[in-house]
Order: sequence, then structure tokens, then C-alpha cells
Amino acid sequence: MTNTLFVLNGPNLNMLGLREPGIYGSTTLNDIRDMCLEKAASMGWTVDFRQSNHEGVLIDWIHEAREKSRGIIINPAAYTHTSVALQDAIRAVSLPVIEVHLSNIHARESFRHHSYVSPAALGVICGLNAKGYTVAIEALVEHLEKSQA
Ligand code: CA2
Repeated sequence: MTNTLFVLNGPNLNMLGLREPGIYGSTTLNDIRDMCLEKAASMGWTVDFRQSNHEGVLIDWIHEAREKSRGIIINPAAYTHTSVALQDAIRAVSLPVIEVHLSNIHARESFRHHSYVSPAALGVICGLNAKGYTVAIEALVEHLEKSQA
């Protein structure tokens, strides 16, 4: 089986580093992709890194991950707080999923405190900015390598 992880990013994250640096910092999504590829490579894994502004596309990618990866890291962005369909897709593929948020969603507006994705996730990381992605890669690889041993 391939040593690949899907890293999926939801709506507006393509704007990272270009707008609202006060909330999300100056790191771009390309910078985060490079950090993820480097972290995965250092552990002997590869990452397929993607971003979409469309809920259905994210769901199609979660389904695709079933065949092409061993686990998923997802920042569902605003769909975190609205999408039953994303939770259903994650449950449907039975892959381990780590949910990542750049900001601490619990320290922000109350509508960001609830996640539809978290109940289906292995773990959740928020508030560590871009570092959260590489922490998630390390944790997911360790989880997969332990469960394989
Ligand atoms: O903190 C996170 O990673 C979020 O998933 C980011 C989402 C937000 O809706 C979630 O509550 C928390 C928003 C992503 C939008 O990113 C932008 C980047 C630059 C400019 C505007 C939006």
C-alpha cells in the first residue's frame, strides 16, 4: 500500500498570506504545501496537497483518498461549521483523519466553536498556525506505522 497522505484544504484558504494577515498570518498556502511535502519526505512518506472552494469537490477527494492514500489531513475551513456531508464522507471512507485549523476556533466567534468534522476525526489540532499541519503529519504517520506493526 502507498505511503501517501492526502492534505485537503477548504474554501478561501487559497487567499492565505494575501488577505487578512492579522488573523491568518503571512504564510501562503504554497508555503504550507512545501512544509508538508518536506515533513512527509523526512519520514519517508509523500503528500498529495490540494485546495478547493467547492464542498462537492472536497467530498470527491475524500472518496478518492480511499484508493490512493492511507489517511487524510483536512482543514475544512468554513465547511467545518456547516457540512454534515463532509462528516458523512469521512465516515464512509473509514480512513484516519486529522482535522487542522490555523486559528484557535474556540477563541473566536461562537459559530466557529462547533465542528461537524470533529466527531469523525481521529484528532483535531487548532491554533498552531501552519505548524499544525506538520504536527498532524507526524501524528498521522506515527499512528499508521504503529497500527501496521
Ligand atoms: O483557522 C482555520 O484554519 C479556519 O479553518 C479558517 C477558515 C475559518 O472559516 C474557520 O473557522 C477556521 C477560513 C479560511 C479563510 O482563509 C482566509 C485567508 C485569507 C483571507 C481570507 C480568508
